Amino acid sequence: MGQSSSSQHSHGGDLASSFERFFKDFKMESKIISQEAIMSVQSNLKAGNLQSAGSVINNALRDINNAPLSIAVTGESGTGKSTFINAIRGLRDEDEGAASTGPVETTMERTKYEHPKLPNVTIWDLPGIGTTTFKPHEYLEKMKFKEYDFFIIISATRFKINDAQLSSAIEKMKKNFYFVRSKIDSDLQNAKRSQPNKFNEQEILEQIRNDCVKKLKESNVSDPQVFLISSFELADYDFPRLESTLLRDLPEHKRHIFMQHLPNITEAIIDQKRDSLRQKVWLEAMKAGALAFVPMMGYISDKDMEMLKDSLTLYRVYFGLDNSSLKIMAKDLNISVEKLKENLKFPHLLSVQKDEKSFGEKLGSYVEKFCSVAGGPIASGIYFNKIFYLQNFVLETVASDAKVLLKKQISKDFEDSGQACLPQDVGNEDGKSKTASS
Ligand SMILES: Nc1nc2c(ncn2[C@@H]2O[C@H](COP(=O)(O)OP(=O)(O)OP(=O)(O)O)[C@@H](O)[C@H]2O)c(=O)[nH]1
Ligand SMILES: [Mg+2]
Repeated sequence: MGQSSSSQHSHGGDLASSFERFFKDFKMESKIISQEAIMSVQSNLKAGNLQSAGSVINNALRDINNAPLSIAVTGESGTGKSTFINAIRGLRDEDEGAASTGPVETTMERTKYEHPKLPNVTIWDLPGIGTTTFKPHEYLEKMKFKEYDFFIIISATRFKINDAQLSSAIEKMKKNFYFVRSKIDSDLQNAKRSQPNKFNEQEILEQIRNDCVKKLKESNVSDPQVFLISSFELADYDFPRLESTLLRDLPEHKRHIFMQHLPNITEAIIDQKRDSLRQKVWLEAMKAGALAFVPMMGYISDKDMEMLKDSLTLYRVYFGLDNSSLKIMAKDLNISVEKLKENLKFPHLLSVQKDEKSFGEKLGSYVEKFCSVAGGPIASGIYFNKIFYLQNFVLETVASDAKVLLKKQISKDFEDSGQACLPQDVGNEDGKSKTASS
């Protein structure tokens, strides 16, 4: 607005290099915008076409916000489909809204599960294939197999004929499926009981994995993807790898919503969520920055504050810090919600606004740190709207609170299991457990 074409051009050039630098640092499976869109924004910015760059970003944001995702969980009866769905929704089987689970045939109809606050992701719990209720030949048709983005086939104990038939039918439909071998905890426990002297966890896991891969290949699956999982210990074994594989295979615009849906079971997931949201905040700021030059700081208005409150509410849901999640966790840890909140920073985050000076100071030092660590836009002379920094500030706080809670939960689990201290690699950077394969 009111800028000369040469200043627009150099402003665009700065934005383009800033844009390139920012997205270069994210892992492939964390990127929420396609490489083509990134290139298109960059070339428009370089050419001083700020309006066109803004509209590419606008379209990308619209796709990210509206992307629906439909996941089918299928497999033989009793393999642990409903238990797995509860686990990835962050629910225990006895929680309200959880899928029913049990030792007898339980799920009799295709049932839909949505996150109450993230309705774009639907997980379908399908009845077991191959029972007296559903025969394989009619199962696929009745389950509306064409509707899903991808499938998770759950298998337990031995690889069965139904596993083979399901896998090859989905492969023929050219849809992605992931073969989950569940109840790994009981396989290991059984092996330990039956042969305590010869027990070697890695060997048993390899044996199970190789057997599944071999059988899937025999069923004409060209590149079988097998994941060993316990729904009772989701952070262990192959779940972290399953999660990153799913994210990698999804189209970029669907990654954001799926990532926010995942339970906060490892530091790696918390970091991925934070990175995904960082990109979204960046794109929103870039959209504003590409269309108009906005001064960074200044007075924080009531409207800004309202916007921040909305972001805080949303981030709390994503990172499991909303009131109902905190209540469940406090109950789990056998402490009051107030006591739990004593360790967290988010409850005091926006209330310091009354004390303008300290809020400004806090934010100022955050912005400095942000720019030195993240090579932020200030480094290239781009000053985004203050909301950009405020939102990042809120995001960082909530993500770090989520890690505090994760550590508390892990300590409690270890205390409960009678182990004196945490193993070295708990909460490690890559989120892999001691038993996860590469
Ligand atoms: N040890 C262990 N048990 C599991 C695991 N997953 C499921 N189970 C148990 O296996 C039994 C069956 O689980 P469900 O989730 O009801 O199985 P389902 O595949 O949904 O069964 P249907 O609805 O009948 O098709 C339950 O008793 C679960 O507690 C797991 O990872 N480890
Ligand atoms: Mg079930």
